[in-house]
Amino acid sequence: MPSRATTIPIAAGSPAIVAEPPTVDLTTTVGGVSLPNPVMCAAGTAGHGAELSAFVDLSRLGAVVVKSLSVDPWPGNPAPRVHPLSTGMINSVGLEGPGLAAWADAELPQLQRAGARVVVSIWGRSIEDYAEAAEALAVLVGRHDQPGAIVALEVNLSCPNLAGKSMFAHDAPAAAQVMAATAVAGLPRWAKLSPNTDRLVQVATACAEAGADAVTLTNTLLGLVIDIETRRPVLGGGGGGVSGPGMGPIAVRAVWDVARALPQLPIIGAGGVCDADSAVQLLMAGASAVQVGTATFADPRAPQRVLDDLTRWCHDHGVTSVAELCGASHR
Ligand code: RRO
Repeated sequence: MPSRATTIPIAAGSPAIVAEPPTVDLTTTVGGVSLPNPVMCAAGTAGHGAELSAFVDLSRLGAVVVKSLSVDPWPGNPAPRVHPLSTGMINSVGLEGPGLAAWADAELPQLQRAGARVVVSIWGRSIEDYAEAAEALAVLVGRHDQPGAIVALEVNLSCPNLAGKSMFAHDAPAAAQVMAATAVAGLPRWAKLSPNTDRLVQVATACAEAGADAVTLTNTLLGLVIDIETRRPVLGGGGGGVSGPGMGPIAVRAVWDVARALPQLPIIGAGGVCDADSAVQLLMAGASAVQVGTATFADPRAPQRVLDDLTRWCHDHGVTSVAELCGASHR
């Protein structure tokens, strides 16, 4: 489809042709939430607050998912916490966070001022931890000046760096119990699942039956890098979570499998999103939205760039509504 153009005068008698931005309907609805476009920041890659707003107009993104929070502050893992790989990176941040109440006081107002649609991610070591976090969230949504800023809760069932704990996302009944326990938040709930299991469809099914409005597919892959000089793991936490472009096909497969088995369950795709191609693949596999993660560490403007690339791609391919891409590979 050719772009529409407007003739505007730039100096006496000399008109210039200026291409108008492509008109593509980018709106999407995912897990009970209507968004102006399908590109979000992934949890853990945009901090807890509005720190990316120096580079990106956060109000222009679909949503900002904040790094996972618990009720209490948590110090996280020893440095080094991140290490580059040829395929992306590996991290063991270890869930560092200020706790929900301190976050609501210090970070949420900045996100609100930036006009971001905020998705709060929570984590826990037990079902009770998740329930307490969901309750705390319900309280702060109720008391905050602009309650509309928080649009959803992402329940992180799949952190690879929870020392001594097996993942809730590897155990369908346990994942379902957590999802049921978080209903008290009173927000749309997305379950963030793990790529490190052959039971992904069973876990997603259990989460949906327990009330999840959507699933985010996926978190990072379990990995470990050894420094061959010191003969020790490079990360302070030992193992970590592998992410980046190398994750793309793994995430696409996860989205594809869950979309095929559970066509009614909304999916947010996460893994290797760095350009239009990687985003469109996840949408075609069955996602209604995507999250940009590791790419943001290399370029803090990445989420906006992915959105611009996706818009351009749709325009160039005659796609007038991004919704028509969702699940296109299954039709
Ligand atoms: O904080 C982390 O180490 C971390 C988390 Br919560 C997560 O969900 N995924 C990841 O790769 N790292």
